[in-house]
Amino acid sequence: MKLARIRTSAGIQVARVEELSVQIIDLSSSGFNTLSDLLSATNLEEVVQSIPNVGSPIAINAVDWLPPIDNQEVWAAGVTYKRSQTARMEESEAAASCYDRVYTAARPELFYKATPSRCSGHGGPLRIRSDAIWNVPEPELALVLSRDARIVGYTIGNDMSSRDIEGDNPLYLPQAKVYNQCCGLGPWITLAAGMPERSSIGIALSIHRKSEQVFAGKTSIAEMAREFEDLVQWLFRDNDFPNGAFLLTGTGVVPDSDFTLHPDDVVTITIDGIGSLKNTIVQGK
Ligand code: DO4
Ligand code: MG
Repeated sequence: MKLARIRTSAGIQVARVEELSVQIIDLSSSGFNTLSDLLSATNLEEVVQSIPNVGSPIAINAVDWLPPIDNQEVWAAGVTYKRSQTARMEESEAAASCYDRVYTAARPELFYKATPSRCSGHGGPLRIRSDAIWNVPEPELALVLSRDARIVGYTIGNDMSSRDIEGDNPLYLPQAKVYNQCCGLGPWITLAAGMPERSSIGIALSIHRKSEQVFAGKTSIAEMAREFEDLVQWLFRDNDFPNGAFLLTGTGVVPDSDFTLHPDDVVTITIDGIGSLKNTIVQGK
């Protein structure tokens, strides 16, 4: 089962996503104020199934998608794939040993990525910082976490990154990662029971410039050096998330060092069990 946040003429709504349509549901009649509230319900699948419909289904190609987040914080894990470790060590000679060590350390790299208002949904813009010259998307499986640290669903995350800022000095990481329109999320949340077996989940990234493909790459969750549960338990150590959280699980696809995004590039991330998240790149002024 899949859940989305969409915009209609009546405002922002939560909907169940079917094969060819979406169906708005009436959260408040079931005692939920927000999507994040709903995602912390026990027996989530059953609860979602029992929520009454509002109006008729909307054709899937007519939907205005919003990122499937309302009150949660977005966090991200780093250097969870060998490819990310190698790329970080290339971009920063000074910090190479930090990235090398964190790849094998017990404690993972976890960083604060975005507030909901810095996230864009399917079809929305993602930004190149005005003060950065080397920028890439990072295609990542995002865990959707309830307030009591359960993995209740999955969505697609794009951890946009400014590699020149991060490479200049590791203390600049928050600026390389956190800014307006820095995080893609969506198009919807696939509830946990609807996902394929973990090690078989593939992640693909494709970047088009004026309709020509300028980058394509892929990886799989089988390549990840850490377990989801391990990342979650580190995130929740001495850290409460009363509205739940999203946790991006790191990138295993990094374009070669001579690649940077351009304005108007179209970035598509496809993850098995979820679908495709497509965003257009805009230039910060
Ligand atoms: O330390 C840099 C960030 C790494 C990252 O975002 C990733 O591996 O996905
Ligand atoms: Mg990342």
